[in-house]
Amino acid sequence: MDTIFSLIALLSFISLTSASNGSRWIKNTSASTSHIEFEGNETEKGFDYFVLALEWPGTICRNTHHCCSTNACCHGISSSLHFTIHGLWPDYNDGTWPQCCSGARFNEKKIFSLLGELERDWPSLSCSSPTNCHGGRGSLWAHEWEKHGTCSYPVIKDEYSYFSTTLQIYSKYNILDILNAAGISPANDKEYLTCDLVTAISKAVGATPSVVCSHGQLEELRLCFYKDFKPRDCISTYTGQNEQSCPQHVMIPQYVPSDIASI
Ligand code: U2P
Repeated sequence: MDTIFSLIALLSFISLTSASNGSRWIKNTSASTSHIEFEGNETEKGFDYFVLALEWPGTICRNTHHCCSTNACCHGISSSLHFTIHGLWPDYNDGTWPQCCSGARFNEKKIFSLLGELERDWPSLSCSSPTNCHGGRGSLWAHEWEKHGTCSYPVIKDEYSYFSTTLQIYSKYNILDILNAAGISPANDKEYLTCDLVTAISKAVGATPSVVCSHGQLEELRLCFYKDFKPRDCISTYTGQNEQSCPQHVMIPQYVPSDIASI
């Protein structure tokens, strides 16, 4: 009898502790298997904040050496020139980030209604097909959703929300207008102080961005957000693989689609 009571007490303890940290055990029953598995794993670790990474086509498209139908540099960025979206990334405060957090696969049908906006604001600026989380290759959208979007849970719950939320935040900040207002405009014969650029954006957004350069040219601008999407300072110490922090003076090259189209 004592043993039965001890067993009941142990089971109650396990169920209480697992409920209190938000994780739960689920029963997975399919035609061929029936087993208990842990729902959570990577996503249980959560994340600390979001990075909205924006690309500057003027710099990236200058390095286009061959063309293809999927590279927006080759057929011109639609509408007027603007920073385009690279991705929305959940990051940790220590400069690392989670990736490929669930088995969810990208399905373009789920974002059908957003395709127009995505093609305009989140185009691929390269011909290469980035890797997905399942050992294959696919579009930039597939890569960003599977690698980063799946780790945004529970703030962002599904593929549609990942893309619609990103577009929504992006639409709130017109970086080119902010820079223009501070007297900083793309030009092939001018350099700007990196600190002037960072200050202009910090003042307008309310938090410090981080910047990434390639050979002295601005390549990416990153805005950071708390999980409720209020702006927060980015962590500037991180310089990832193949990533260069910006020198004191930086160029923001003009985007010239007609040159690219003739490649
Ligand atoms: O910097 C190189 C690549 O690392 C990923 N990255 C970088 C900084 C960061 O805060 N979070 C993050 O995920 C990006 O990977 P991608 O999405 O391109 O695969 C970034 O391009």
